[in-house]
Amino acid sequence: MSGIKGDVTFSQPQQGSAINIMVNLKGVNENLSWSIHQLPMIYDGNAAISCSASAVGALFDPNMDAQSGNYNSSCSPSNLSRFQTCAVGDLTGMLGSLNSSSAHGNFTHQNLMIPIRGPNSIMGRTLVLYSGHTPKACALIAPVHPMLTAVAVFHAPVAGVVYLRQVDDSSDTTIFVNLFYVNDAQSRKQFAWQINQGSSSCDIPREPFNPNKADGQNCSKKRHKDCPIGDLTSKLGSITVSMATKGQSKTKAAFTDTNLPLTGVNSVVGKTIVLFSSGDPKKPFACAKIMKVKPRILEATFKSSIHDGIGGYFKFTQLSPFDPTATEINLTGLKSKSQGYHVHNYPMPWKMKYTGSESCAGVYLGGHWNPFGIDVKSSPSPGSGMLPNNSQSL
Ligand SMILES: [Cu+2]
Repeated sequence: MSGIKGDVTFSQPQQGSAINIMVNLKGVNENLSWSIHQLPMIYDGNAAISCSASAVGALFDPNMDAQSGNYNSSCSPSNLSRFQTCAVGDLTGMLGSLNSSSAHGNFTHQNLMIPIRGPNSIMGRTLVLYSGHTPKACALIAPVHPMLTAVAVFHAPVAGVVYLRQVDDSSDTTIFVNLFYVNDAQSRKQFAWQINQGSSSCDIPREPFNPNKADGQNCSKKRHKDCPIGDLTSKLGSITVSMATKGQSKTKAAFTDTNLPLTGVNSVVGKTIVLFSSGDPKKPFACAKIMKVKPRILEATFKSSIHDGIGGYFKFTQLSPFDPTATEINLTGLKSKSQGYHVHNYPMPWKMKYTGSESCAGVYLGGHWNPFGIDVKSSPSPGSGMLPNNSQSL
């Protein structure tokens, strides 16, 4: 993104020990500040859109450190006690900004404590790199192992999604809530929420899903294992539903639940998330079933008999909205003649018996598909390279 490529790895050699941050980024040619923000990034246009504060939320600050009066002086690399005073996500304050040389290096300190598991985990949140105050690039912080993604889609009177993601049934589950009213009332309201026992209708109040028969005695926001699995309010707090702009709620939220399996005998997939007006636990307000997210696969095929000798396909695969799209290209017959390739606005008139070049004329296909109105000049310059048969290594 924005010509910056690579990875940043957060690791903890032993439980309870300091965090090690390994930065390995190409394309950093200025001073960049870096910080972790509350919400997961979803691929939605360029950095200015996908990494904006309205997309990824505020600085991740679960202990509300940034509220202190003299925050800017107490959280700066020159203050020896900064690791106690900085917000969890304030990497610039703790470690200084990134530049072309520190973009390939290790950051650690005996007092560098950034939770990578548990209720205050940075997992499922977003690392943003800023040039001044402008977001330059951002990336979702995710485990190195692939995750299963599930979703509950709400339609009315509350619409939107709750995404649940987990590596396996013993790891933390990240939850992303984007719920809003479908009418245009200026409302904002808190709801209790739970996952119901059983999967049937939303009308009847039910007990929260509780396969381990937890009695809830020691259940708290810090002790999810002592809570009924379905008791989301006790584990995570209530959720706020508000208005949305372009499908993005003003009160999006992200949580980490240490006891919410998506696989195995206690899986919540197939169960129902229910919202209750606070103080009215008998009356479900809205509900939606939790379902596995299936990969999206799109393909464009070329037949050499009708496409001027060019055969093969482009295949685009996206595992979930949190994953980048992988493009597999397999073409024959280009004869070193091809120049650019683009996605155009309209479908080709395939029913008419045109030749390849006739049906690909601009009069049918329109301009290049550019839904976010991105200035092409701001994209990294093109390079040429090899397209191996298996392009996964690209
Ligand atoms: Cu074109």
